[in-house]
Parts: sequence; C-alpha cells; structure tokens
Amino acid sequence: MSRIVSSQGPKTAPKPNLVTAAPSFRLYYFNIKARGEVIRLIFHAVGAKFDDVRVEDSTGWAKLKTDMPLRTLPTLEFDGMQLGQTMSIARYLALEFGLRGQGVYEQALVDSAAETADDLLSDFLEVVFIDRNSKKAEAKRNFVEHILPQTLQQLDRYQKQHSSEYGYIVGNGLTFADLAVYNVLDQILTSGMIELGYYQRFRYPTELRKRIMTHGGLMRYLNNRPRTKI
Ligand SMILES: N[C@@H](CCC(=O)N[C@@H](CS)C(=O)NCC(=O)O)C(=O)O
Repeated sequence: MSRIVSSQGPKTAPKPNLVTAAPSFRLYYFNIKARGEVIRLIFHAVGAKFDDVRVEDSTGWAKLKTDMPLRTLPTLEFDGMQLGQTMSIARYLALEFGLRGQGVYEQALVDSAAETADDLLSDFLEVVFIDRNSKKAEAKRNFVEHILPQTLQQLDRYQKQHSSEYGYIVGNGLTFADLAVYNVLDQILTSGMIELGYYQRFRYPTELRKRIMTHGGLMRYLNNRPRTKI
C-alpha cells in the first residue's frame, strides 16, 4: 500500500505494532525511485507486504527528519526498530527473504555486485542532479560513453565468473544484487540518457531484464508503480 506524507502528514513516527508475529514493515522514502527503489523491488520480488510511505514535499520531510535515525531516507521501520542506509536495509531484507546468496563467500560476492550497482547509481544521480547545463552535458557524455559501458563490461565478466545461471549475477538464484543492478539500469533507461538497444550489447543486463520481465510480482509492481520525475 502506498501513502503520501505531505505537510499535513503525521507529526511523529507511528507506534510500532507489538501484536503481530510477522514483522510489519514501513519504508520511508521520497516519491522518487533513486535510492529507495531497490528496497521496494525487494519487497515486491518476494511478495512481502510493506507500507510504502512516500514523503511528498519538503515540509513533510522537515517534520519527519528528526524521527529518522540518520536524518536521511530511505529508513525502514519494523518491530519498533529503525534502520537507515539503503544498502544496509537491502542486505537486512535480503537475509530475511532469502535473496542473500548461499554461504559466506557467495554472500560477499553478492555484496560486491550490489555495491557496484550502488556506485553506478551514485554516478548516475550525480549527473541527474547537476544544475548547470554546460557541466551536465559533459558529465552525461562521460557517464554514457565511459562509466556505464565500463561497469556493464565488469558486470558481464563478474557474472561469467560467478554464475552459470541465465540472468543471475552470482550463484543459481535471484539475489538483491540482481535487483540493485536492474534498478540502476532501469533508471538510466527511463531517464532517456540511453535507449534500450544500448544494453543489448551486454549479456547479463539483457538476460537480467528478461528474468525480471517474467517475474509476476515485479512486473505487477513495475507496470503499476507511481510515475515519478526520477
Ligand atoms: N548513503 C545514504 C544516503 C542517504 C541520503 O543522502 N538520502 C537522501 C535522499 S536519496 C536524503 O535523505 N536527503 C534528504 C536530506 O538529507 O535531508 C543511503 O544510501 O541511504
């Protein structure tokens, strides 16, 4: 369920639910994809219920900020606890939901791939948020011509080394690293920086996209999610 927190939103963070046995998850993020989207994808990939709280404006955020452990979003609340930092939240949920990989080494490999996706997302968001048009054009060119293809080549090599399974980056099943990679590649595509054909030169991104397109829970979400600026 999605909720929008506006300037009329709640003054304090809602009280934790102490009665239910299964954790009741509430994700706070802005009404954009950017960093928080990978966490939404994790919930939808496993069909777990969560309250998708989308903070809509700066007044709503100013009121909420002091209730957040690191004063940033995304923040996850569950069982009366709070967790900040996107990748920590993603790792925690991946462990809860079986998207973490098998064994300690494989889990570390999954982390490496997810961090690579997160680095790419940071580079992408840096370009998106550049104000000056002259600088933006140059940064965009550098991103599309250098950073993106280099990262995609790295991911292709990585998949070849660590998975023999179609469309998965490590091991033989979906992990949160696949969702992190899908998330950033999808955001780059929908920003209009590149066209879909761009990814077809790369094996893993092409296979991964096909995997996601045949995942019922993810497709339902991707086809119906709120249309946002980024
Ligand atoms: N590394 C942190 C970055 C958190 C962060 O800077 N979040 C931004 C939104 S993407 C934020 O909360 N901005 C509002 C603010 O800092 O007041 C993470 O991934 O969670």
